[in-house]
Amino acid sequence: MTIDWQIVRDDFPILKSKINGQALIYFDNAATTQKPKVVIQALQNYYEQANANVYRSVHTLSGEATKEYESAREKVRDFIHAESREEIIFTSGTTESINLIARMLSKKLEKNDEILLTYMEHHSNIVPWQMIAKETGAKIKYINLTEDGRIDLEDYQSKLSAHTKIISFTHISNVTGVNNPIKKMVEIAEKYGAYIMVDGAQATGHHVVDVKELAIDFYVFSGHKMFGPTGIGVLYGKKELLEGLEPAKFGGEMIELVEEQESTWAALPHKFEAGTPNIAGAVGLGVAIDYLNKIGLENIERYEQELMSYLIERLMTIEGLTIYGPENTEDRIGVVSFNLDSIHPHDLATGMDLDGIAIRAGHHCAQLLIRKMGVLATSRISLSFYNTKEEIDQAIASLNGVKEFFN
Ligand code: 7TS
Repeated sequence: MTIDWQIVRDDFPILKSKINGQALIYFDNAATTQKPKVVIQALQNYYEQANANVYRSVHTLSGEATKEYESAREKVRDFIHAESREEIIFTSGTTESINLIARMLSKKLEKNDEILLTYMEHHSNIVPWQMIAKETGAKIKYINLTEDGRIDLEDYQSKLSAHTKIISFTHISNVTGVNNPIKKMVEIAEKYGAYIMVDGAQATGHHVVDVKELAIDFYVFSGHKMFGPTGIGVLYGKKELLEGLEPAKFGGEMIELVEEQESTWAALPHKFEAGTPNIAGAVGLGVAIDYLNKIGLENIERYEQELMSYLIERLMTIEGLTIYGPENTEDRIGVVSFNLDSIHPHDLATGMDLDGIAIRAGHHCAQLLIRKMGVLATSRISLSFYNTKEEIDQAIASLNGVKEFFN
C-alpha cells in the first residue's frame, strides 16, 4: 500500500499552527507526539456519550464505559501481541509503570542482589531502581556502551552473574535513537533467570512490538508518545509473573475482600489498577492504536527510516556539526542528537524556534548518557511520519542561519 503522507498530515490539526509567525515544524516527537483528529474527537465523544465510572455500577452508562475501557485494553493487547488481556495494566505512563514494577520486584530482592541497567537509560529507568536498591541493599550495575553509543554486548555478558536479579533497559534511546538488540540480550541472559524489563517509551508507535517474540517479562510505554492522550500508559507483564507479585498501589476495585485488618486482591488485571483509572485516556489510546493500524506500522517504520536517513545526510552537510550515535542507520531510529560548533543547544533551539521549528535541547533526562558522551547537552530532532523532507530542508536552512548568527 502506498501512503500519501501529505494527506496523513491533514489528520493533525496542530500542524496548521503558526509559531512566531512561521508554519510550525514539529520535531520534538520523542518528548510527545501530536494527536490525530480521531483521538481528539474520541475524548470528546467519550465525555459526551459514555462517561461513567467503570465496574462500579449496574446502570447502563457504567456498562458502556466499562465496555469501552475493556475494548481499549484488548486493542493494546493485540498491538503488542500479548497473550492475554490480564497482562495489560493501565497506568499513567512509562514512569509510573517502571515505578510500579520496581516496587513490586523489591519484595524479591535481597542484599547483594544486582540490578543491571545501561548507561543510556532515561532517568525514569534509573531512579526507581536506585530507591529500591537503597531499601533492599541490592546493587546497581551499568552496562557500558560502545564508542558509537550501542550496548556493549561483551560487557553485558561479563556483568551477568548468579547475583543478577533484574535487567532493565530501553528498547530505543531517547537521545541517540539506538535500537537495542532485545532478542539477543534476552538469549544471553536466559540461563541467569533474572526478570527482564524493557522500556518501550520511544518504540511504540514507531516500531512493531511483539512481547511474546521478544520473550521479555515486562514492557512499558506511554500513550502520549504514540499519538494518544497524556496521562495514560501501559505496564505489560507476563501473566504467571503478575499473578505471583504483590500490588504496589492499594484502594478501590483492586480488592476481592476487605476485612478489618487484611484484604485479598482481585483477579488480574484489576489487582494492579487501584482507584478510578484514566478511562477517557485509555479509550483515546485505543483509538490511536486503531489509527496506527490503519496506516500500518510497517509503513510508518519504513517512512520514518527514510526521513531519518535524509535528515542525517543533510545534517552532515553542515560544517562543524557532530551527530551522536551509530553511523549505521539500521541500528537507530529517527531520534537524532547533535551539537553545532560551540553553540549552546539552548541557543540553537531558541534560534530554530524563531523559525517555527520545535526541537529539544538539554540532557534529555539521560544525564548518565550525556556525561558518557562527554558533553553537557545536545540538540535533538525527533521525527514522526507527519514530518516531511521539506521540513528537514527548512531545519537545515534554519541551522545554517543560527550558525551564521553565532559566527
Ligand atoms: N523512557 C524513555 C526512553 C523516554 O524517552 C521517556 C520520556 C520516558 C521513559 C518517560 O516517559 P513518560 O511518558 O513517563 O514521561 N522521554 C522524554 C524525552 O525524550 N523528552 O521528553 C520526554
